Amino acid sequence: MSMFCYQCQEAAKGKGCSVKGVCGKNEEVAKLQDLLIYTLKGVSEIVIKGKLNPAELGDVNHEVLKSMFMTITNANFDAVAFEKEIKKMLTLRNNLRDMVDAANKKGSPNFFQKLLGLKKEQSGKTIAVADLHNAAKFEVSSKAEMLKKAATVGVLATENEDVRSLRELIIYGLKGLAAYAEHALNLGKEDDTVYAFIYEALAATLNDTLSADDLVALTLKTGQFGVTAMALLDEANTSKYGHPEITEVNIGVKKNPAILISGHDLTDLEQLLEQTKGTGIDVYTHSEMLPAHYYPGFKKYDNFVGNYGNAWWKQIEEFESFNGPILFTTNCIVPPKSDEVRSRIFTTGASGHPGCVHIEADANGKKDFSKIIELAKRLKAPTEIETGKIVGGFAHEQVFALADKVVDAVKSGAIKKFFVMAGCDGRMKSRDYYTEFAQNIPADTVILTAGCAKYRYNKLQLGDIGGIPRVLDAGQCNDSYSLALIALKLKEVFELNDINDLPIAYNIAWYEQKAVIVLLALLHLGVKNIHLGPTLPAFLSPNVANVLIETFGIAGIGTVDNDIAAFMDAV
Ligand code: SF4
Ligand code: SF3
Repeated sequence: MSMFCYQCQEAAKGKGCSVKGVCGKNEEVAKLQDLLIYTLKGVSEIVIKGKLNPAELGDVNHEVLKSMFMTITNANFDAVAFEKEIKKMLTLRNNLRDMVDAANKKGSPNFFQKLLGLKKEQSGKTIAVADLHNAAKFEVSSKAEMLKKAATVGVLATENEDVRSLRELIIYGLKGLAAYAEHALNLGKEDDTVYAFIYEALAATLNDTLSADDLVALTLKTGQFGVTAMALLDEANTSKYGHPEITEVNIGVKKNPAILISGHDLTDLEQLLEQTKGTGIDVYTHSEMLPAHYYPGFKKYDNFVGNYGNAWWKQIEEFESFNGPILFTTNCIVPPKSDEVRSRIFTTGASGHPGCVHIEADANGKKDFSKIIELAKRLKAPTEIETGKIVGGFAHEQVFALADKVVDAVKSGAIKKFFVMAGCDGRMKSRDYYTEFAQNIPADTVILTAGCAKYRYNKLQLGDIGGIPRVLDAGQCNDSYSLALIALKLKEVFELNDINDLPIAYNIAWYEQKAVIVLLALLHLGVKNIHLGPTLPAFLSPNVANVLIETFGIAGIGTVDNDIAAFMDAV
């Protein structure tokens, strides 16, 4: 087997990609990702065993977030970027290891303090190198050596399938968590307890003495920190750009040449809007960037004109007809099929693709998008593929503002049930289920959504209930946090003891690892009976799946009619 990856919903044959990823990830990139994760485990072991204080690890923390994020499905396909990142992390790892020694002997901790950009001297605990796991001390210098080493440290290196399943569940949750923490960091918000937990959990995945119960507990703790990271990001976004409000977004096109921005990072969007202001270039959102329109902070830009296209997996055709440059701030990239489209794709942050220009931030976090703007000026305006408007902006504050109306509608029976249908979209035909589900649920029910899953039903004309739209879009996948806050608020208003007594059903669609952290966060908040589809994760072993089924009532999906009947019969 040349590679093995089963981290996303589209894992080949529902088991794992072993030759090439269904996503387009090749063997080399898959292996380099495995080695990068292994290196991060080694870094974490040094932090934990050396009793280093994550609050003082500055750049190391930030680079760990970026490394984790790079390995998320569809974020980065660039082997060169992974090779560089592994080298960087190995240097940081070795410096940390030496620093722990130096801090305890009569060395020169200040040297390392400077090297690592630490706030102050670290006082750690001497680590005997012999006591460290191989992840904390292996050395590779060339790419060939990296690939050779990677072949021994991937997912399948853990033989026991239940331990492997739990370790990977934790790691995938951490990837999603790291992604959200990185977005918050880009807006200047961070939380040292999040870093401390990432180190604790990654180091734990090297520990063969932990029992399955220990790992289950760590899985739930991952969900707890998922809530922390999503709350941090929510605070970062809303304190900078205001609280999302009800907004109509144009899905047609205007006449100007334009730039399409995709992914999840709002600071990148802000910088692009600042730099395109007054240039005659319009900016459209794509896929998960759509909810940016809901923030008051972006409404002042006249050239921020609409959303183009649908969820990530339709980009091959939609980028053809967009005609202008596309900026990826994060996942989801589908490797372009033509050189022409590739020449119009730019990446930044954790994202990357060979043959596409990558734009780095300077030391102050500023990015120069002038190359994209210059290219846009030379290209045609987008070709219209649809017309009309979609409505969104139902994050927590906006829904709280409507609380009386919503509560009255529930009390009067005008709204019988809410369906939380947050998560991801994907290519599989079986996802038609979600469109049919939305079309067939009773007219007195409302969908609460977040993430790119919404594109399966956000353009259907599902109407409203007494002025409350039947699809309430809170925002990006991380804004599932808003949906949890809304549920908690309703629990309070209806004076219930258990969140599961609310008339809310959870029918979540997943694809990549951000959905894993959203799921773990909901479990941490006590939500039960979540249905997860279109298929259960390949990385859940039968025993681990059983724990989730028995403890939390997790279930898959069946037929639309049977599922709707079962959901409507429940509480
Ligand atoms: Fe396969 Fe998904 Fe892994 Fe890509 S990310 S290699 S599609 S399992
Ligand atoms: Fe979508 Fe990739 Fe997950 Fe943020 S853009 S939800 S799949």
